[in-house]
Amino acid sequence: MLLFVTLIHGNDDHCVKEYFDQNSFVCVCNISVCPNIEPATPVSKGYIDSWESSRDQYRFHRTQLSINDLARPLESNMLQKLTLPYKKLRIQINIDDQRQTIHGFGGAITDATGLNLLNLPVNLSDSIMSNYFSKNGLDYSVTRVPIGGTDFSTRIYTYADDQPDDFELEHFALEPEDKLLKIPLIKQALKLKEGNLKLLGSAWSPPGWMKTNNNITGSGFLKGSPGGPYYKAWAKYYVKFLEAYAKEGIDFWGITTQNEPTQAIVHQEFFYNCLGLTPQQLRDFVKLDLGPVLRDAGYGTDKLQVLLHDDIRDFLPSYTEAVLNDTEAASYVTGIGYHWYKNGLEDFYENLNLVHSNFPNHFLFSTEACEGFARFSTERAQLGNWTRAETYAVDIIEDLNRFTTGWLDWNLALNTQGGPSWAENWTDGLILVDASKATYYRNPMFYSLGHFSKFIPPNSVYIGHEVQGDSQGVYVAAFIDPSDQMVMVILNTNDSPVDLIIEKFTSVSVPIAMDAHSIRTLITPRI
Ligand SMILES: *[C@@H]1O[C@H](CO)[C@@H](O)[C@H](O)[C@H]1NC(C)=O
Ligand SMILES: *[C@@H]1O[C@H](CO)[C@@H](O)[C@H](O)[C@H]1NC(C)=O
Ligand SMILES: *[C@@H]1O[C@H](CO)[C@@H](O)[C@H](O)[C@H]1NC(C)=O
Ligand SMILES: *[C@@H]1O[C@H](CO)[C@@H](O)[C@H](O)[C@H]1NC(C)=O
Ligand SMILES: *[C@@H]1O[C@H](CO)[C@@H](O)[C@H](O)[C@H]1NC(C)=O
Ligand SMILES: CC(=O)N[C@H]1CO[C@H](CO)[C@@H](O)[C@@H]1O
Repeated sequence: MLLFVTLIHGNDDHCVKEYFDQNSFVCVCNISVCPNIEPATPVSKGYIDSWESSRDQYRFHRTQLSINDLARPLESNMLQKLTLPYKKLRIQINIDDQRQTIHGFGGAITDATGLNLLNLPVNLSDSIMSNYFSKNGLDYSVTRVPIGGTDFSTRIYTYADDQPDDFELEHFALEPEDKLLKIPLIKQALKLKEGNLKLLGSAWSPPGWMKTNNNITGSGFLKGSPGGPYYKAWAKYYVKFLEAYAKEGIDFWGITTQNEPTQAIVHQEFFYNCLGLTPQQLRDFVKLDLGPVLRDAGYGTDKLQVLLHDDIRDFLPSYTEAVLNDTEAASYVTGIGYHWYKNGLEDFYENLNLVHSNFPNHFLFSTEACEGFARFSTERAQLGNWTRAETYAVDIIEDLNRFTTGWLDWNLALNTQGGPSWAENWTDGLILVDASKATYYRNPMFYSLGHFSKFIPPNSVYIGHEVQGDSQGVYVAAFIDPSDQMVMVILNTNDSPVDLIIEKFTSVSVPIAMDAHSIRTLITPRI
């Protein structure tokens, strides 16, 4: 678009490009080259900042548009230009339609993340942390932290494996993975964010002795019934964890009630750390055990968010209704977490609207996502797959358009195989580390999530919009940020450019030419 003035010259958008065998490129960082990412500074009155990433060319390419230039006769010229044989769309922002307040965006500090960062020279590991948690990066505001081991650990463990039937958890202890991998990174992240980081804990499995199958993996449930000694011990385990981290100066914003409680139910012999909870078991565990135990330990809902479900959208209504229909159980829960994975082809996005309309006082939060997760697929970690940047951005926008208040990626950093994972459940990552070359790569997904996290800080408010024209392949979400700037993210997944007219974003109509396979964030002070 002619009207956009490029602000930053040279250095190729601060990305050193490298192509592998995919449809786009990665940005390389090694000990000789590791360019900084620019911070998003407040936009001057009378201007619109545009940040663009695209399959073929850009990563956070920043340009600026003068609203005065748009208001002059140029506007009609531009509108004429828009009669080219491209797809045309009209987007109207509706500032009166203000919906959910944003909690934030981020990813997870897992054992695998810690191991990959430890394998790099310290300045590159620091650079990854800065990429995620500073203004010279994605400025993440939420981080998920596994409570104990997951499939993305190198061994199978919990914090209470040694002493069976230790109902008071006297032998509970953090493990080397906490001390050497997760805690140092969490402290570094908290420092980069000056404390403004929400930590969300999720547990994958109780110790084997609490489970019907006496095993951390495989299909198992808690022994006995809710209110009984095993359920109570499992509730206490959460408190022990929160207290152990608090001793390190790390306070959690929230926990989920269980990572993926359906896996052990859906799969006869589920192959990694899990715990089955039916909707009714979850309700009674929350009501009789977890809720009261947390409250009595000083972690009431005034101090700690509690998110139910933490599993795929397919099963959202049954778990949510079971827990929140029960007034007492509902009083111990503040939010509803869900994952982006799909069991079949159906996306179940409408379950978000359904759950929100039934339980508008419990916020929705997307707590885990990763690409390349299909178990028997050979397409795991990939360097430079732009299609995955699009699947991420589509999901984020579909979720935000349905009352979701935040969105989390999974492992912050994986190796180029997509691990380590003792379960060999390799997946793709936003950042992939090649320790043998002392190098890390920023995948296209890093930028697509960044188009949201970097520009939509916590306490931004979602605002509605209307689209007219053939909107196939085009996705839009709009916000007002806490410093009263209008923010809009637009994604074009089409093979051809799309011309847009944006109305009521600022004082004049704004024409934007979206490149094929591109994503833009637009920011302007509110009029
Ligand atoms: C760092 O990456 C650049 C760009 O790919 C490459 O030219 C250079 O040789 C690499 N340096 C090292 C030390 O690996
Ligand atoms: C990282 O540190 C090494 C020395 O350990 C130094 O040679 C290199 O220039 C540093 N690289 C960057 C990108 O800061
Ligand atoms: C736990 O289950 C795994 C399979 O998921 C199996 O290989 C292992 O032997 C079991 N361990 C015990 C102690 O039963
Ligand atoms: C929850 O309550 C609603 C409204 O009363 C009802 O339609 C629904 O069947 C209930 N769901 C469950 C799982 O109890
Ligand atoms: C890129 O990722 C998409 C989505 O996961 C996948 O369908 C496609 O096959 C991948 N591309 C290649 C070349 O592997
Ligand atoms: C991140 C994750 O859990 N990925 C997958 C591991 O494998 C199972 C079984 O195929 C998938 O369901 C998970 O989504």
